[in-house]
Formats: sequence, C-alpha cells, structure tokens
Amino acid sequence: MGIAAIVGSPIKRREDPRLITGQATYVDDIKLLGMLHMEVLRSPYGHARITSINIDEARKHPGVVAVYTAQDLKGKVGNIPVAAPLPPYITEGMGRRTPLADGKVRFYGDPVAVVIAENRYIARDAVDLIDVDYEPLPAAINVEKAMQPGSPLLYEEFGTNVPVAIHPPAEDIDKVFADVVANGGVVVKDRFVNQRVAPSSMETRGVVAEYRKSDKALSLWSSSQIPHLLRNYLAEQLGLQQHKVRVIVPEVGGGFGCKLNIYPEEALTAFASMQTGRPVKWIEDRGESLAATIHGRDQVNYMEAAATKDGKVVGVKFHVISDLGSYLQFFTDVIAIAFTLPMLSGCYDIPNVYSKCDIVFTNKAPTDAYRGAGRPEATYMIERAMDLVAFELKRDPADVRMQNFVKPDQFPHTMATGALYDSGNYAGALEKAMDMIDYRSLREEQKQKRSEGKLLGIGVSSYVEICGIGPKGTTPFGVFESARVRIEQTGTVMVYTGTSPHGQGEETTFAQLVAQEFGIPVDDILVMHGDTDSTPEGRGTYGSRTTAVGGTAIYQASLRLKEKMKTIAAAMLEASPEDITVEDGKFSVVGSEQKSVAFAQVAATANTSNTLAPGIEPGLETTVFFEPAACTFPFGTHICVVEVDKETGEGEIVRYIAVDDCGPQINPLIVAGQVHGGIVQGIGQAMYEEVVYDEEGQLLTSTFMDYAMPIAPELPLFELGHTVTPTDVNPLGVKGVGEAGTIGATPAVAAAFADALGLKHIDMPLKPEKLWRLIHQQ
Ligand code: MCN
Repeated sequence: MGIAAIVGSPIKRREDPRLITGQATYVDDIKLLGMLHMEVLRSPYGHARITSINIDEARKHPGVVAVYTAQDLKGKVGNIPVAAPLPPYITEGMGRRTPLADGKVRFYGDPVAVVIAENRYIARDAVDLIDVDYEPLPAAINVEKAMQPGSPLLYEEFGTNVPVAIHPPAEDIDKVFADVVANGGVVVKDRFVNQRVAPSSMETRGVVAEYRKSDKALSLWSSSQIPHLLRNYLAEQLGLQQHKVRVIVPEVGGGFGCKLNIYPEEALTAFASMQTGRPVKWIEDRGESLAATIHGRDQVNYMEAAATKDGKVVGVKFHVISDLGSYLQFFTDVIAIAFTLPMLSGCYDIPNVYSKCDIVFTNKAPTDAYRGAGRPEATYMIERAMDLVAFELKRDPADVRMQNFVKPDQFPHTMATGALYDSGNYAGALEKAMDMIDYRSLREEQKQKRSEGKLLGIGVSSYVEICGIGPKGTTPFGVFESARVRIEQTGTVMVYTGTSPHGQGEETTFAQLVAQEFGIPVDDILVMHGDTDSTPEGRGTYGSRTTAVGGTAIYQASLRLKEKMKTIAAAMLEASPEDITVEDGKFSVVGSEQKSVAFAQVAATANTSNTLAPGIEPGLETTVFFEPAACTFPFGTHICVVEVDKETGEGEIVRYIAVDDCGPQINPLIVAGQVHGGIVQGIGQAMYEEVVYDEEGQLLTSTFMDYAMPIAPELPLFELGHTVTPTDVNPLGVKGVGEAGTIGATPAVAAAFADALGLKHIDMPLKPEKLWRLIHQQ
C-alpha cells in the first residue's frame, strides 16, 4: 500500500493486539500500595424518607477503615455537576444530586452510605451491617402519571415533577392540519413508547483515587469518556486547585455515552482518599451497573402527521415527554430538548413542524446520553410517521420517503425545526440500499410468501443525525477540541489529543491522518490520550465528534508543522520553501526530485539546533484548538427483512442492509466496525432490551437474566454500503459515524416487524410473546 493512499485504507486497528491479548490496563488492573476498597450501600426502595442511619456495627467490623453518610460530606463535597441546567426550576436546584442521598432516596440503587475497608469483601460484608430506617413513600413511576397534579412528588418544595414544559401556541399547525383534511388529505397519529434501556458496557464503571496530603494533589483513574471535564468539575466539587487534580483514563471497555458523566462514586473515592490518606478503589458490579449507571432513551411521544392525498407530508406535530428519572446527571435535562426536537423533521422537507416537550422527574435511575442520545428517539418518530402515511395511502414506504426528502441541491438547508443541515443526498443512500437488496423483487417475494401464509416483513429507515459538536455556545463550557503534535529527533510523531477514544479506534485513524500529511508510515506515529497532565485541554469523546473536531485539530497541527519542515528542508536543499513538496517521507525540490532530504533528517535538524539555519526556531511542536462553525449531519438508509414464526412469535432478521454516509471515510474497516456495533445496539432496543420497574420503583431487570442483551447467534450478517457526501464545516469533509448504526437500525427493525404482521405499529421491544399475542389476537 502506498503512503499516499493511507487515508481511506482499511488498515487493522493498532489498539487491538493489546486488547485481545490481555495486555491492556483497565481501572480494575490498577493496584496501588496500601489501597483500600469502597463499597456502596444503595437504596432498596424507589422512593423513601431516610429516618435514621446507624453505622456503629459497620464501623466496628474488622478491616473497616471508615463509613461515610451524607452528613460526613456536608460542606466538603459539592453536588453532582450538570452541564447545562435549564431555567427555571432546574437552575433553582431541582433534581440536583448530593453524592450520597440526604434525607430521602429517589430511586432503587440511590447511594446512601459507603464503606471503606481493607478489601472489597470486608467492605461488602460491612455494608450489610449498616442499619437504615426508611419510611417508604408512594413512587412516581409512569411518566405520564407523574406529570399529573396529585402524583407523588420527588421534590415536594417545587410542587411539580415537571421542571420544564415547552408548549408553543399550536394555532398555525392546527390550521395546516385542517387545510389538509379539507383538501382530502390524510392525518395519521399514534403514541410511541421509546422504552428505557441500560447502556451495559462490557467494562462496568470503576475509579481509583489517590490523594497526596503533602502537596494537596489528587490522581484519579476513572473509566470515563471525558477526562478534562471530569478533572475540572471534580476539582470544584472537592475544593481542590484544578492543576492539582490529574485524571487518567486507562483502557475503557466501552462507554456508549454512559461514561460521559460525573458520578457520585468519583467524588466519593476521592473524598475517602483525602480522609484516610490512602488510595481507594471502587469497581461497580453488574447489578449496580444495571441499577445505578444512567439509563438511556425513555420517552413517550405523540405524533400526528398530515399529508396530501398524493403523499406529500406538509405538517407534523409532536409531543415529546422525556423521562429524566430521579436526578440530573450531566446532560439529563437537555437530551430531548437539544437533540430530539431539532431532528424531528428527519430527512424530509416538511414545511410545518410543531413540537411541544415536557421533561419529567420519576423515581427511576437518571437518564442521560446513550449512543445516539435524543436522535434515535427523533428518528424513530419521524420514520414511523412516514410508514404510517404510506400505510394509510397504501403506498410503498420507500416511495413516500423518496417523495418527501430534502433534495441534494437544497443544501445547506434550514429545516422547519430550525436545524441547519450542512450537506446530504438522502435519495442517493435510499437508492443504493434498494439496489443492494433488490427491493422491488423483495416486495414481490413478500407477496408470494404472504400468499403461502408466511410472515415476511420489510422495514426501511432513512436517518439523518446531528453530530460533531460543537459550535460556540453549544454548552456553557465550549466544546472545541485540541491537538498537540511533536516530531521527535528520530522522526517519530507524537500526537496528543484532548479527545478520549474508548473503543472507536482513533489511535489508528488519527495516525492515518498524520501519516498521510507527512508521507510516513503509520507505525512512526503514536497517538496519546486520556491523561490530563500530558494532553492539551479537551472535551472528550461523545456525540460522534472526535474525528470531525479532534481529527481536524490534528490535521491543522500537522499542516502547521509541515510548513515549518518545508522551511527547514528548503534551507538544507538551498531552495525556496514554496518549491518544496513532501511525498513518501521525503522533502524534495519541485522539478529536481533527486534533490531531496528525508523526513527523519529534517526532524533531526530541527531538534539539533546546531545544524539549523539561522533565524529558524528549534523544535517541531505545535498545539492547535479547533472549534467548528457548525455541526455535521451524517445520514443513511437501513433496510431490514424479518421473518416471524406464527407458532412461537419468534422473529428472525434474515437480511440487513446499511448504507451510511459519513463523508470521506478515513478507515473503512473501522467505519464498518462502528456501524456493526451501532446496529446491534439498535436491534437490541427494537427486539430485546427494556428496563422495567414495578409501580413502587423496584427494579425488575437487575441481572442479565432479566435484561436481555442481543447475542451473536441472533444476528444476521450485515451487508454494508456507503455513499460519500462531504461536509464543508471542517477541512477534512468528514462527518461522524460512531452513533449512526444505532440511530438507523431501531426504526428499520420496528418497521419490518409491523410490516410482517400487517399492522401499523407495535411498541418495542418486539419480543416473541408480544408478537405471538398479536398474531393470535390473545
Ligand atoms: N471515522 C472514519 N471516517 C469518518 C468518520 C469516522 O474513519 N468519516 C472513524 C473515526 O476516526 C473513529 C470512528 O470512525 O475511529 C468513530 O469516529 P466518530 O464518528 O468521530 O465518533 P467518536 O470517535 O466521537 O465516537 C463516539 C461515538 C459515540 S457518541 C458512542 S456512544 C460510541 C461510539 O462512538 N461508543 C462506543 N462507538 C463506540 N465504539 C466502541 N467500541 N465503544 C463505545 O463505547
């Protein structure tokens, strides 16, 4: 493979050998001298007042070093940080979380006390010795009931469970709907439940905290997606100087958004280390992970769509009800508002889009970002709307989509939601997917199978999503990215990124970007991340932003160093810098290629100043911050084909086509891997996963026996295709792909099952029992 073709090459991930041979270091692998262990006592109730806590027996237990409750933290540890608190109630403190429950517990799994002991087993035993008296309270579990007056209140002092209700006047949209009806058009409506799911990363959360009293400095290892934000907020929570806090993120065994958060356990281990003078470790177990790590989705949505009789959708109305759970985590309050509402028009040029939104506290674990965060919910609604219009008009769902798409020449396009889409070719992706599966023949086959009594269903989902944040003002702290690139004397390139990849493969793709610029092998480049002491200020990895924003910073830093190297090479070759080109690891003079100097020689000259031409600053190092002017909008079409067994209700995905467009692909193999993983999580929500609480707030899905995750034998081989539509919001033209699969998959699978049963809509998860009952009308 030529160096010039390095961007766009499907090279294998450089991070994988250490991961698959067990040589990687995760938080639980960190063992420090004298390290203590923390275990957490969690609420067994969904909603209860704490009337007393007796820790005497636990304290006396041999091997226990300390026991802490909320009382011990008062004035010493601040509340859990919230990235963007919305007015009015939230800014007044509603939903704010103390690291240990103070006076009241609000969900099953709410931390009440911690035990610090010589080992994990002692700590666990001592947790059982803590005696808490609870006065159980009625719980608000069903989100629509929790909105009603008279429902149990999580925060009595505010008199409501609904901190933010956005209800714009509806006269205009009502008129649009009335006109459609008057002109013989159709109105379709439905209620969709986007059920609560648990992110379930393979590695659960974990923290090790080591505080050195001598210099008031804290080192904290955490399985996190946001090292710098964690450092900044944690310093504030603990009253430490920011530069005395070092956050290190070692290998992370998946995050999927749930580690884009600052949890109680980070401050609690740090506090315990500050108090005891010894390092403290906490590792979450699977039960805790299912109960007390954030959950995703959980929206109830009402949709109405109005279309002319020939299928043009002219108006949509949505009521988005977002279940926040019990407290605010980092982005809990803004997921629906910032990521669902702007995307409600999907890929379609709908002139009138109306949405109202309520965000509601309930006695369940907090919700927050889970792969897709708000966009899967929007996509599900608008895609179901397109299917319902097609169903009503007896049209093919692919044709209705094609008719309503924003056209390629309309970009950049401001949607009726206010979102400004950068570029797209939605019809191109749908056409490609239809070609790949031979859609028209498949519909014929479906008719044939139906006539034989077989249930074959086809689901189409065309999605567009918002990613690559962020432009100025997107959050109170700014979401730029940074890169420091240093070229060593030997010619190796050290890349320090402020982003924090945790499975996405940027150690490989970022190296490809640099290799391409300098014409050197990928192996000569090292990508470093996840240590706040050595990497420049960054905002982390989430929202499929790392390549579009962090990758651009690296690209720009490389360009800057390339220019300097050209100046050095020009002096060495007695030529003018404008006449120097870089190719295949050599700087050459245009027109006389035999006059050249190797990349490593230029690097050596820059770093050994004795041979450097006068007037040139020694060294090859630069730092670049990149803040994009706008977000990017990747898109694609997924087509899913299912068969349902009439006797058992068991569904099987028999084919799955995904065509995704993330602009030019830096590494097609990695993109494919990201799409595969994303699709599996989308299928997981459509077919298997659901967090269930009973009416009192007991968690009924607290193990993997009750919470069904998709497993390999249940999945088909994915057939992938792609189109390439670059963006101009960054010089690489790239859009994100990390969440695309999850966003595209769920509506395609849901549509396929409804189609198989000949129904308009079936709420997820599409489990055999539900399908069997529908088939047999039980
Ligand atoms: N890429 C590429 N060409 C493009 C776009 C991306 O080659 N045009 C490559 C990137 O360089 C990177 C990968 O694809 O190697 C994903 O990049 P990007 O779309 O920038 O997404 P992020 O790196 O920001 O990843 C975040 C995204 C999110 S939000 C979740 S959630 C998620 C995901 O990625 N969580 C994951 N993928 C995951 N994959 C794993 N293994 N584990 C997780 O926790």
